[in-house]
Amino acid sequence: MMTVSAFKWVPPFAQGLVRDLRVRWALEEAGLPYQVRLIDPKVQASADYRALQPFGQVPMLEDEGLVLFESGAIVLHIANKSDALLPANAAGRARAVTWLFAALNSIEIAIQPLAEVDLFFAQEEWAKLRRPGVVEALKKRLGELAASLGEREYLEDRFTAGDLMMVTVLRILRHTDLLDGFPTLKAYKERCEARPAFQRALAAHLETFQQPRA
Ligand SMILES: N[C@@H](CCC(=O)N[C@@H](CS)C(=O)NCC(=O)O)C(=O)O
Repeated sequence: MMTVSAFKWVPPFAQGLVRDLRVRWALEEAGLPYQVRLIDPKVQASADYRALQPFGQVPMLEDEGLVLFESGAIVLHIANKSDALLPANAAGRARAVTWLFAALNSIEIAIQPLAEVDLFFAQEEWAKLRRPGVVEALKKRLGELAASLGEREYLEDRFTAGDLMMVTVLRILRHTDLLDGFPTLKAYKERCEARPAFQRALAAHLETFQQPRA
């Protein structure tokens, strides 16, 4: 059975966003059982964990001796095991993988600076100065994504690992009303979040934080 690492606890602003959610969702879509290794800052800093995840982060995946890190690589690994996440034909698979990379390298890269100025460094003067530029660049990116999505239900002709990754990335904007300016993107995100596999993954992810802290 595969094992995914996750945090024992994170502050409320991060609950529902930590990147183990991507992996849990992929596993749920694929119908693959998994177990969770909960870690804390001490484990994060340990040599043993860093041998598995060089940056001390989550998620890390263990699959019968194979150890992977980076949520994109992990989701792709899981997707390759199931036609629930990737089409059978080579062109369709390549397009889905393209969207998975786009989610991480073209959209998350534009969203992460907003998370930093709003969630991590909100009180810093430089963050207040930087925010308008970050929002402007992000709106441009979201507009381009919305144009590409058009009126379709998914980024391609069916749900794929590319949608899974894109939606987890768009969720990082939940503390803002930015998606209100892009109704088709908002509806797309909500459509994917309504999937039973996502709901199961989210419930399991959040359940951890309800446990008493040791
Ligand atoms: N590029 C990595 C980023 C992983 C990442 O940023 N993980 C966060 C949680 S969402 C983390 O572990 N943060 C704690 C830290 O960096 O020390 C991935 O996609 O897996």
